[in-house]
Amino acid sequence: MKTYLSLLDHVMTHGVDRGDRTGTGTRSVFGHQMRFDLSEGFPMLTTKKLHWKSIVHEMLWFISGDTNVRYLQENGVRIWNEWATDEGELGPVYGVQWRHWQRPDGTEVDQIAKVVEDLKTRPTSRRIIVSAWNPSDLPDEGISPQQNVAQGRMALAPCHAFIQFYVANGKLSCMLTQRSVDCFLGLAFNIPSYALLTHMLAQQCDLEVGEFIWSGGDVHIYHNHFDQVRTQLSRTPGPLPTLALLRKPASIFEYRFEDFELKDYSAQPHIPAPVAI
Ligand code: FFO
Repeated sequence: MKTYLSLLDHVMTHGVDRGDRTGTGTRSVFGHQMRFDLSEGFPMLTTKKLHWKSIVHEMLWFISGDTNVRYLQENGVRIWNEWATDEGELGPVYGVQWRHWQRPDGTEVDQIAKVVEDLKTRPTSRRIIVSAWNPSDLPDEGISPQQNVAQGRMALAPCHAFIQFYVANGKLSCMLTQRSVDCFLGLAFNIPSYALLTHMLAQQCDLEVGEFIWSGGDVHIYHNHFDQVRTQLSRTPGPLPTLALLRKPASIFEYRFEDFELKDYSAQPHIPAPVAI
């Protein structure tokens, strides 16, 4: 994960200080790419302890098509609470767009089922894509997340918006395009999250894992994360853990938390930081 630390250092050194929607202030660069060879280990930060349960449950929640935080809360995951209504609703965020994208005639597109079908039947396709960026459901930036949900909009515009898959030499690679990147909090989650999705899809389609390629748009560090970033940059990364899938479920929709074992995850202490809402 030296490449992640290099990005933090790059943003701190070369970024531009700017205002943002949340009023917190960020230092940012525009456009950056990182590559992780998933055969070399599971890309999980070792310079700060990450909450594995949150990463796995959030991905299972996306894949299930759910957009209410109840499931997350029942499993001790708090990372979406700030944007939900009192009833726990987030509007048509990832789960809806991935599994229930609405066609104008009222029927739905299941993008995840389509990816599995394409990987199995036409792996050289250049259209194996999941898009969460649905302009008709985007929130109005002038009102709160909860007010947007009340109007049937997303609580928050998708940050990790566009995913493309690629098969070569029996290996599955994934490229994520993330329009907005909270480097200290969100990105630390987003990398293992999509690495996990790639492992699951590879298992379902009898492929090995290839690379995870991450592309960021507005890549920023919040001003109130600078001390935490300096702490993290002072630490030396250790060896990566590995991911074992303990069972092969009958479909991509039937994974459970217990199916994943993160082996040899040895990380330095957690570094708390406030999340910008
Ligand atoms: N909002 C901000 N400001 N930044 C983000 O990265 C994101 N997200 C989604 C949507 N909203 C965002 C939520 N993802 C944490 C981690 C990921 C989040 C939101 C919050 C967080 O606070 N992590 C802490 C505590 C972990 C825990 O309680 O499990 C940490 O890692 O230390 C981007 O996807």
